[in-house]
Amino acid sequence: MPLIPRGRRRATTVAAACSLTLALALGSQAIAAPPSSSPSPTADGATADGAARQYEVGGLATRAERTELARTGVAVDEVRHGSVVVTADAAEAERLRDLGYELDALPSTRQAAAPEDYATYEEVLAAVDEAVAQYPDLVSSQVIGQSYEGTDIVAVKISDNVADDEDEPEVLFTHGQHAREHLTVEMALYLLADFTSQYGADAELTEYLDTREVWIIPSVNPDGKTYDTASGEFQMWRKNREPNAGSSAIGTDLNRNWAYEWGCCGGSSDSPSSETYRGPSAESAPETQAVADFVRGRVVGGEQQITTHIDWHTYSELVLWPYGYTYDDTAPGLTQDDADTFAALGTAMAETNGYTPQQSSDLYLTDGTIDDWMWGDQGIFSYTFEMYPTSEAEGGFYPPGDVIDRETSRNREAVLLMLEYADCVYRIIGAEAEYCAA
Ligand code: 0X9
Ligand code: CA
Ligand code: CA
Ligand code: ZN
Repeated sequence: MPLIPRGRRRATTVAAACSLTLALALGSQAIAAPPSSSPSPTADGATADGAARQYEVGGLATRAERTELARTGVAVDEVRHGSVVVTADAAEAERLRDLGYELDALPSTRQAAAPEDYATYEEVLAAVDEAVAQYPDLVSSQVIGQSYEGTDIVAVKISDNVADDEDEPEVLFTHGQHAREHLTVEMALYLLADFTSQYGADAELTEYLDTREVWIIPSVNPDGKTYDTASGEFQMWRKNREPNAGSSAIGTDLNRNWAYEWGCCGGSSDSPSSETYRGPSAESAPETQAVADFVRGRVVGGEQQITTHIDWHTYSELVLWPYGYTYDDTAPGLTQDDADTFAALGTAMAETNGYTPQQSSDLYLTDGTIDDWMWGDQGIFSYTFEMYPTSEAEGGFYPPGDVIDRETSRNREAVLLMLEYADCVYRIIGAEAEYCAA
């Protein structure tokens, strides 16, 4: 029995389908009432209430040009040939235009999703509780800390003899650092449902769960997730919900708040109003701190037990690996063998799901991201997956609910591959004798 009843999910409604047809017929700016989601665009492409929306920014072809744009503090959502897509509110869009960038407002009416297409955080916690109750020998959960607003952040463990801390390689999945990336939380629910229902039925998976310990943190940013949907209309929210001293702007970008080369390189912003605000100090956000403390807590007998990690994001269909803070292929703590191993497993995983594999800085520089910290500070082979879709036109951050099953199960083989190599990732470049001898 699936843990999340299918019936909860709204199929794409007739109203949404009609509005979409209307959008195509009339042109994107002409829609009076979008089916759900997103502020209504006005004639000049701004939003009525000044809320954030997406723009295409032209004339950008290289990672250096994209980094220069990102350095202004805007979040890059999508890299196209010769342009990028960013999220900006009206003031930020004006600022970018003043800097000489050419912005085209993108139609938000193509988003065919509604908040009820995705599980709420309450429903996520209920699914976890249900799994623990139904599979007590296989699944356990623990509270690892609280969000700014005091909501529990939970880690789920899945393994045989789950109550024992066995000497097995540990694999971590983190989801939903960015509030609006709801599909990533569905990915956590998918893994929970698949690992529980297929244990004992699927021989390969059973072998992995008997020999590894899996950790899933289904939502690193529950406040942001809830805020993004609570009004009944998507808010395009990215950050956490922590107020900032001396500013009316809310939130820290959790994926710029990690304590490795934090704020080093122009890959994050020191401005609280920015979508990529790094916070006043590394690990300032309670959510970052809770997850970092949890990971540090997995050092047993001086050895980090977690060997491999995926941080789930949307969108663009990418498999990314460290470092993000530098364009260099090798850097302190990242040897050529490490880089080759990252590339080999990243490429192998991408072959299973059709995503594009690359070092994350090939896109643009970022600093204070989770994957740089996981590798640079903890020695964990850490990847960022940017899930479906590839473009804003396919729904961007808000694809319709009827793609959830397909786009989560699409990553099953990649996840199994990571579990396969979790005992010795260097085996994928044939270097197990050198790095993993008992
Ligand atoms: O900006 C981000 O944090 C990620 N993109 S998103 O649209 N999901 O916000 C990309 C991060 C890429 N860099 C690293 N993973 N280091
Ligand atoms: Ca076990
Ligand atoms: Ca263990
Ligand atoms: Zn993200």
